[in-house]
Amino acid sequence: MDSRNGSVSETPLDAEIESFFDSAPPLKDSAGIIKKLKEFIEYNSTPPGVSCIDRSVNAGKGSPRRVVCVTSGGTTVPLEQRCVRYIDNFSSGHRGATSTEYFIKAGYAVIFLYRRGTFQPYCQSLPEDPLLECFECSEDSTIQVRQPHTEAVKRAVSDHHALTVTMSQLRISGLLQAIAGGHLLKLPFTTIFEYLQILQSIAMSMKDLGSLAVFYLAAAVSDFYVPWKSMAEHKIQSASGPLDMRLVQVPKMLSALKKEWAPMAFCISFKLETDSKILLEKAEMALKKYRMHMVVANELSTRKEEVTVVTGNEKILVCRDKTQADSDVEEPLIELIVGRHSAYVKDSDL
Ligand code: PAZ
Repeated sequence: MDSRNGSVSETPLDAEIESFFDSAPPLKDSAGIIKKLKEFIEYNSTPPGVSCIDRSVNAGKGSPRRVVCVTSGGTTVPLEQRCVRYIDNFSSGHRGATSTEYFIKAGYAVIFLYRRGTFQPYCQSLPEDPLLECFECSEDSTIQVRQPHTEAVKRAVSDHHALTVTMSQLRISGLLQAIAGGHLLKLPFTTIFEYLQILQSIAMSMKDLGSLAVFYLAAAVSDFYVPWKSMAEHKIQSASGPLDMRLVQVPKMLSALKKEWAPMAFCISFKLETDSKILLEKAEMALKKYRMHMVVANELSTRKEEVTVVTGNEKILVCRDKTQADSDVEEPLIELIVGRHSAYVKDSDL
């Protein structure tokens, strides 16, 4: 029995994974997260034109929406339980946020599992620092948007609000953070513990969607961590001399995702390297080892320009349209993925 999700596991989790979850600090508001997921998935898997309240009577009127879990940003590794210091990584969340916009445009519902403080969908053209730079207070105390930010603010606000209004009209309880007409659910994480616990809950909630479920795992997940039980409780003291700390390997959760949590889902993982000589080889290894449907290989310095999608029998180079100043590589990438996912859904129906 998996106590966190209240569901019975069909096969026992591998010992390392089980020990990771058993020793992790309890996830705050785990029940609330599971409730949001349940409502979001139920709402989005209800065929259009059918009331959420009675799906069974009306089932078959249209197609249920496909649901993708997009992970975004980097996980932290706390060094102390009452955390003052932590190990972090560079990921800005740009890939995940931009991809989310394209998935929604393609008709998917998105569960956006993101690192707090990283890029958000629909806010990409706003200045990062400081946001207040966009606004000014006029003489009659009204707030106005300053040039040259007018267009970017207009776009972010109208995308966000138009969709939020639709959501409140639908009166779906509990989905406080859902926007985009009820098709975007945002769930934040900071630590590796939170990330993997929420990912597990998402995957188990998506299991019944079968081949309509997609995992697009763009988050930069720590490879090493300090197990909660061997972590110092209080701030580590420098007076004790040099820091000698043992980090252990984070268990490879992709295996559990594929084998146990959501076996029918279409899975795309990412591989980042700084050495181009080993990138494709590592991506192929990940594809085989974790039985992913696709691995998106990218190099740190060129990740916004091009990626290579590795599948069982192809290596497809996907590039940003360099003739357009504001183009991005996520647009052709999501187009490719949506096409491959459609073929997968069709095959699974046969
Ligand atoms: O978040 P970002 O846009 O700055 O970078 C995206 C990325 C490089 C983190 C992503 O494309 C990726 O490769 N994620 C997996 C990283 C890994 O190998 O762990």
